[in-house]
Amino acid sequence: MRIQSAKFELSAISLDSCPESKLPEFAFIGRSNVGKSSLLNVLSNQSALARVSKTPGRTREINFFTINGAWSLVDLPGYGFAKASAADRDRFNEFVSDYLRERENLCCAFVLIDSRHEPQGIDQEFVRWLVEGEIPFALVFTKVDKVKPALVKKNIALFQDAMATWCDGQPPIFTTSSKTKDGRRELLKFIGEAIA
Ligand SMILES: Nc1nc2c(ncn2[C@@H]2O[C@H](COP(=O)(O)OP(=O)(O)OP(=O)(O)O)[C@@H](O)[C@H]2O)c(=O)[nH]1
Ligand SMILES: [Mg+2]
Repeated sequence: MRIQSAKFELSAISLDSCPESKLPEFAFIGRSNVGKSSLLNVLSNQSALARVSKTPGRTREINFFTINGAWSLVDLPGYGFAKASAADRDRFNEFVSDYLRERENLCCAFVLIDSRHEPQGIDQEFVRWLVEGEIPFALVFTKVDKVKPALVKKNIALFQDAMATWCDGQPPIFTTSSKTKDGRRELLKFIGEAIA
């Protein structure tokens, strides 16, 4: 798929303030700093559409971007941001879970996982919550430029093994690098097929 246009739509802080548009949506979620905003920029071919930061927990609201006037990319706040206060965490967890459970035009939640690490409890818990809620999702292992391919493979296999103990079947899996743009073509192909 070619990207002809990418436009920032709005920032929402509650389900009510999400766009009224019913374009098919693809959301990025994952731990703080995993590379959600960077990947969004790579997919949309824009260097600074979504804000990338060295400070974790930067993205506090849900940001909507319209691509080719036909579908949307959604940048969700990172989960597991240790420095946020408990009250803050609850508020945004509630909004993110409302969004994931209730947004009717959500086609797929891409769960970003850092490919450098063995499966983390928080990622598994979140994926389990998606499975239980029957929310469509795919796994995206990020930052593959930072580690040897064999380690990426091993960490993916460990995650799949862990999932197999509580879930039938496996979700689609992608590997990406926002530095080399690895995986961009595959993700766009997946999105293209989903909206066709
Ligand atoms: N080498 C490398 N660095 C990356 C990659 N993706 C992201 N980064 C870096 O990781 C840091 C965090 O990236 P972001 O895209 O802001 O991460 P995020 O998930 O949006 O973070 P929050 O909004 O805070 O939850 C930045 O310093 C990026 O430059 C990647 O594929 N490869
Ligand atoms: Mg971000």
